[in-house]
Amino acid sequence: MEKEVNNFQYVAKPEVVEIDTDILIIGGGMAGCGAAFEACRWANPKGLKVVMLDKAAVDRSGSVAMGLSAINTYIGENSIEDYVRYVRSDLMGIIREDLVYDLGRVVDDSVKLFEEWGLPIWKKGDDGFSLDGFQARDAGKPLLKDGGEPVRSGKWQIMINGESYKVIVAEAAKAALETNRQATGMDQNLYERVFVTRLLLDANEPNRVAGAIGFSVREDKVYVVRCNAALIATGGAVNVFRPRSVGEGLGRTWFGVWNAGSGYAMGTQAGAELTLMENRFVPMRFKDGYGPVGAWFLFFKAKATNAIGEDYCEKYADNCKEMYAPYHEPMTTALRNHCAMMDLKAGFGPILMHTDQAMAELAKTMDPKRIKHLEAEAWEDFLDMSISQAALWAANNIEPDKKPSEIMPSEPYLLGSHAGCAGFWVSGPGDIPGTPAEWSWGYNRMSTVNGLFMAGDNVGASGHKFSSGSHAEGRIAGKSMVAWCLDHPDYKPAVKESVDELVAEIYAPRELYEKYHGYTTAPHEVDINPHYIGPRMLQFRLMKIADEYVGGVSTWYTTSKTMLEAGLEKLAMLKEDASRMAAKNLHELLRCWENYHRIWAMEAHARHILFREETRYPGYYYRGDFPKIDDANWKCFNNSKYNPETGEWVNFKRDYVQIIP
Ligand code: SFD
Ligand code: AMP
Repeated sequence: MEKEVNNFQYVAKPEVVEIDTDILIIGGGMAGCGAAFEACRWANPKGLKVVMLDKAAVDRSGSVAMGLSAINTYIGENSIEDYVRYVRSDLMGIIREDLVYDLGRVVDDSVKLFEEWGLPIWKKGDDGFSLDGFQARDAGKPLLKDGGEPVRSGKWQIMINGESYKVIVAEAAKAALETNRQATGMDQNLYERVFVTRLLLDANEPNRVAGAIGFSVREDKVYVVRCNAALIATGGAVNVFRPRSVGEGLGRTWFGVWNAGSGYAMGTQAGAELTLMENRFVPMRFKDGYGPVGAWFLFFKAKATNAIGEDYCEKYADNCKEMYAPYHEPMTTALRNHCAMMDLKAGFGPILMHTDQAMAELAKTMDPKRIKHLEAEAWEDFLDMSISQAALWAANNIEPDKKPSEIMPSEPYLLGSHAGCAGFWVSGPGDIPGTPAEWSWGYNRMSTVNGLFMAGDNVGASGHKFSSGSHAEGRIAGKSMVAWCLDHPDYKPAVKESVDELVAEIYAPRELYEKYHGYTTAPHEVDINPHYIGPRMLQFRLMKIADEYVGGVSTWYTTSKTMLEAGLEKLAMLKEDASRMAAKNLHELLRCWENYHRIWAMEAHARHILFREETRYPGYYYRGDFPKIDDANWKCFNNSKYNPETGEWVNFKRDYVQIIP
């Protein structure tokens, strides 16, 4: 088919709004909110402008939208060195230790701020039992910053009353942005419901970001933002792989469905170097509702077994040692998955979380009032952060103190802040002894594109940041962007791309729909048409390719060179067809652009898995043709770069260097 050009013959041109700023924050999730808070503090006295764009409403956007029941990274009484060791071991030996150490030394400050801003944090009661955040407040327990002792669920995790976590963090970010707006005299500096589609590069300086472009998902407006420094804080990627849920349930995945890999796509297209994009996260979750397991394992001390009561991790300990030593001890998140998968494949499922036994054990030391409180805590673990799981318990007559629940490995997600580490290769702080000089090129968390910074899920090789660490990393990047702007005061962004062409590109799916929708009488005419494909159908096709060829649930996470090559061939055809996506309205235009971004994220992921000829992350994915870990050849970073000038994509190795003994 001939390529269609959007001349705006069938759809009206949107209004183009132009914005000039020094600092642009793309995405107002945990990292974006951290960046706004910190950048404004340093930018205001210097008169530097800070602008934030988010595709949603910052109060409830991103992964933390529904709330969380724990903060998974709080160093507290632990050492930062130990935190680095933990992250290294859980991520199978390869991380950027400079980035992780750097994060470890600042993350607690963000947690203390959350509490000051109103987040209730659980505290130890005088009798040794836990008080939830409100009880602790009523009992006059001191704040963390004043020496308060949090309730640890695990060595690194603390419990919170977290249903309003994101609202609280957003409020502080919005207040900071407002101080900046007033200090710099801007009319507006927070733009919600604006989906950013591309970064803009500089016309004069090679390898230099000059801004970004995006569209309103509510009105016919395109936003062109010119800036000195930009931050990608758009979270990870969900629904690249076919989810286990079907039908109506498709909208329920573990990861927030609104993060579509935009950062991975936009940064890659701009030429930023990626690292460990082969990594993914497969969370073990309460089946179908995706309820979290961490609090059950760590706080309630529940045990998970196969259907006949065997501890699957013990059962496959020898297998882990044989295949994946020296990473079999301590047991990692990926290997716990691996053991469960072995048992599920062998027919020993369902895997059960014994909530009943755990609660009975805990109740032994409790009076009836405390037992009631324990039951409330058990429900609240879900009500705080994955409400549908609580609904599922109710719907299935499951009382957690009486009956165990099924847990199940979910479909894969691409992310860099949870127990995964896909993302961009960024500059570190440069002041940690033992760090190779080439890991720091002046501005902390800047990518290999000048002026383009990364945080949260978009920074690679440094997982286990979680919500608090992503906020802290946003703050690191925010401060760094101010330094960049102060060091480049005379920079005048000159956009390389033609804005008219980009506006036409953004609206092409709308034009295609208006031009051709009369060619079908189907009631949902965007789905079936000889001239176009609707975003929903295209997404199914993408998810099917990812699932079947790149190691999704249908092949038990297994792929190989030949499968990946076949998948990449199909992906190339999907990319051609994607230029014929059509959108009935602005909401579908958003869906189209999410798909464009998912395709890029998926391509990077597949190319990285293809390059790494070993199974580094068993339980996340398997290379059927290289089933073992191969430290001799692959204890290294797997990095890649897309060349925006030539369209070429290359993968290459970078040395891993251990900094912390
Ligand atoms: O345990 C665009 N996480 C948990 N962290 C914890 O500390 N405790 C928990 O209890 C956690 N649990 C959990 C977690 C994540 C998820 C998905 C679930 C449960 C279900 C991890 C943290 O949430 C995570 O580390 C951080 O949120 C990551 O921060 P960041 O900033 O990298 O991503 P984000 O918060 O999702 O925000 C992304 C923002 O970008 C916007 N956006 N805006 C404009 N244009 C585009 N094209 C955009 N694309 C995206 C989004 O709207 C959003 O605002 S536990 O149960 O696993
Ligand atoms: P989750 O609810 O699975 O996201 O886990 C929350 C936190 O607990 C994360 O820091 C996990 O790495 C950790 N975690 C979850 N399950 C276990 C386990 N069985 N052993 C140790 N840590 C765990």
